[in-house]
Amino acid sequence: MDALVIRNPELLADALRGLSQSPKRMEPKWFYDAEGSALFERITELPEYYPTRTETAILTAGADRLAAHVPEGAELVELGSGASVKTRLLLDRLTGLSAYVPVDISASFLKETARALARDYPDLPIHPVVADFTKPLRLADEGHPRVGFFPGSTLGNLDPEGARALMRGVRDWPGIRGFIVGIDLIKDEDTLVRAYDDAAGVTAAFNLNLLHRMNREIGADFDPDRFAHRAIWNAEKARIEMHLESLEDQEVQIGPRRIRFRAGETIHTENSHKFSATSFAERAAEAGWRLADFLTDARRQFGVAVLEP
Ligand code: AVJ
Repeated sequence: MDALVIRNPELLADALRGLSQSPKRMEPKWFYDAEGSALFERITELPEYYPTRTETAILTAGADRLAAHVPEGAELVELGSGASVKTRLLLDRLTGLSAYVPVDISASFLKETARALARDYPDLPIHPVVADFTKPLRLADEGHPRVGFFPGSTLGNLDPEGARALMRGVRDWPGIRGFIVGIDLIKDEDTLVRAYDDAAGVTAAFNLNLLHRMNREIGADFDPDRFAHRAIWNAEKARIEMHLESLEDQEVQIGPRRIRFRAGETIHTENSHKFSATSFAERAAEAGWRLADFLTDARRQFGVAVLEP
């Protein structure tokens, strides 16, 4: 018999915890292994997935307006930097930065990104940090102003308490002068659901990759063909939910345990909260921020909020 290979004990612990709960759940941070990060990049290019291209347009058109909120000599700290594609729109405009600090959970992705940025911005010190931004990030007091950057509406992945804690954490960074946050705006249900259940099935593959990942990294024996991708709009909580629905009664081996799935039972894999400018300003105020500026597109699909202490 093959030895059970646990390459990722933290994922195993989270899977055992999340899949023994009722309803079953997993944290969306586990989507982003190399495979998942590549699938997410493909999502951002889908016709139905408007957030990325809309936010990019807002950042491009609003670069000067945003730059006015970034003090000379500031360090720009980006949470969940991924490929730092949007950051370049700011870096091209923000010539007086003292450093760029990309923070990402994927070490390999971060290394690649940092190398490419160092090549393209030779005068800008780049200090990558491998970290899970859902945990408090401690930054040293280096005497320069700091501005946080959290694009992509990734904040929407957090529940209201988690979002408040993150915003309060950034508010407490030494030298903090501002926080630029991308948020997806509440809109008609059809547009929202299609953005998370695209015709080409890329989002389905992204969601199902979580099962493949557990097979690869913790020796689970999920049959991904026995699960289906679901995306639903929860109007009461103003969020898109992604689930993986078990298509039959089945049992799956996860580490030392066999976990039972009933037909129709789901693993809740992601929340993507949507806001209005007002609901977001209220949320931010609870964490000690005021909304200093709010940029949006002509169709008001997406927002870039500038928060100041
Ligand atoms: C990276 C969290 C912003 O919620 O829209 C895309 C992730 N999930 N399609 C989002 C995602 C499914 C995305 N964020």
